[in-house]
Amino acid sequence: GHRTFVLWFTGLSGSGKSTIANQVAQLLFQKGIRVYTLDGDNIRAGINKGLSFTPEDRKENLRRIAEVSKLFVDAGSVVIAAFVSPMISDRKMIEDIVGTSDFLEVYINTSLEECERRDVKGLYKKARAGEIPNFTGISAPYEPPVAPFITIETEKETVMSAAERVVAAIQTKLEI
Ligand code: GGZ
Repeated sequence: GHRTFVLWFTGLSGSGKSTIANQVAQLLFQKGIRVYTLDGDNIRAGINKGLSFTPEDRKENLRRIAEVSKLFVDAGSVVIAAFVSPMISDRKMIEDIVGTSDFLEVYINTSLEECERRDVKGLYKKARAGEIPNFTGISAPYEPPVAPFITIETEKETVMSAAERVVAAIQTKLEI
């Protein structure tokens, strides 16, 4: 067996959270680590269907994700969670739920300018046009982590290099 914990990815929409999270998951799987990835695709479409992006609904979204993460950790999986999670207070709530020693914050530091330039899903364009309320970075705040476990600068580093750096950083914590 190995130790389990939550790798919590935070960053703007389009910052590359899911891409790097998936690459980390693949690298850990190759090492024989039990790993499960939670992201908007499997959470907001399922158990959190119907929650919006108001501050209150984001908090409830993240509270439930933290509780689910804790269950997976208790069941023996490393959890990789990739959510915008823009508020320091909400990330503190998550840390309190999963436990400080099991919460590792991964800051995907991609500038708003770059996320908007990429605009993979066209959401920034819509947000600028006023078609998406409470859009993080445009009409809602993003509070960067003050002391993250690790920071990824996607404008200076490849996906594979970033993922390998995350895996190296947790190597000793896995106790394999
Ligand atoms: C931010 C939004 C919004 C608003 C829809 N603000 O790039 P994406 O599309 O795939 O990732 C974003 C995702 C954010 O959901 P989270 O559950 O991670 O957010 S939070 O942690 O704040 O609860 C984006 C899309 O949903 N999206 N509307 N208004 N992102």
